[in-house]
Amino acid sequence: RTARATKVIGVAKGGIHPVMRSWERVEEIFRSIGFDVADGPEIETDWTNFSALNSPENHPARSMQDTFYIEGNDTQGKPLLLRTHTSPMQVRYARMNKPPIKVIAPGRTYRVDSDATHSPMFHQVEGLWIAEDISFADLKGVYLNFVKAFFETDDLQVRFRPSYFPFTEPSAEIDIAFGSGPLKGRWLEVSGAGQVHPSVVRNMGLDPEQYIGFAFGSGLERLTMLRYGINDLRLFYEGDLRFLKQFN
Ligand code: 2NL
Repeated sequence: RTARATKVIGVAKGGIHPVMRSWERVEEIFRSIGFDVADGPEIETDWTNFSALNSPENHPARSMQDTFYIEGNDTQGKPLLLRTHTSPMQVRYARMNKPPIKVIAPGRTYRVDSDATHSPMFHQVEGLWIAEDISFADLKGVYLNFVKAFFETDDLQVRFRPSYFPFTEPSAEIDIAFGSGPLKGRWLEVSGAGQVHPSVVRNMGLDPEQYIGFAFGSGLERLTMLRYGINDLRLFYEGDLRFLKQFN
């Protein structure tokens, strides 16, 4: 209408953020092997984020120093918080669906943490598989298939190292090593995983005598850094076009 308004000669083209590219890739890969994709609230209850996942009342993750709490309470009078992992969505999904359950939950998560390798907001993808007749071998198979597809190479090794998480028993860290390229031969930690703890299976509304579950969780920023050879996490959040343009 005004001369100024009609003088606009073009609109700058937007682009997809590298972390969102990884998010889309992960969804596509898991959908191709029969996993559903679930998303849900970033503001969670104390029960879905911690209690249902076996995190004890006195665990440091629950403290004000480690978790962002929201003013006000849920209907039980318990605190509300920004989810510290995407697992609460998997608890919700498992309670709403009948087994066999095969689901991934990608999304934003929040922790009170900020330095060169930690951001207060980061992205996670977790996977959950619950059935009557699966074993750790199925988790290994799914994960190996995933990393080969994600990094577009068959030339890599996967190793499971014993570890500890409150929500799985036994638990493992998953490392990968590429057979070629700049990271060749170095073991790189990419995920945590394990057999879903019987109490957590029960909190999903299922009988742990009948059902067994396997779960894993990875940081999308971490997967993206390894895929593109990015060495500083902060580049993802600065919005510098010289960085972002390289992915579009
Ligand atoms: C990590 C660890 C992990 C899970 C996530 C999970 C979810 C449910 C039940 C049991 Cl609903 N487990 N998720 C299990 C093991 C490890 O992630 O350090 N990720 C970056």
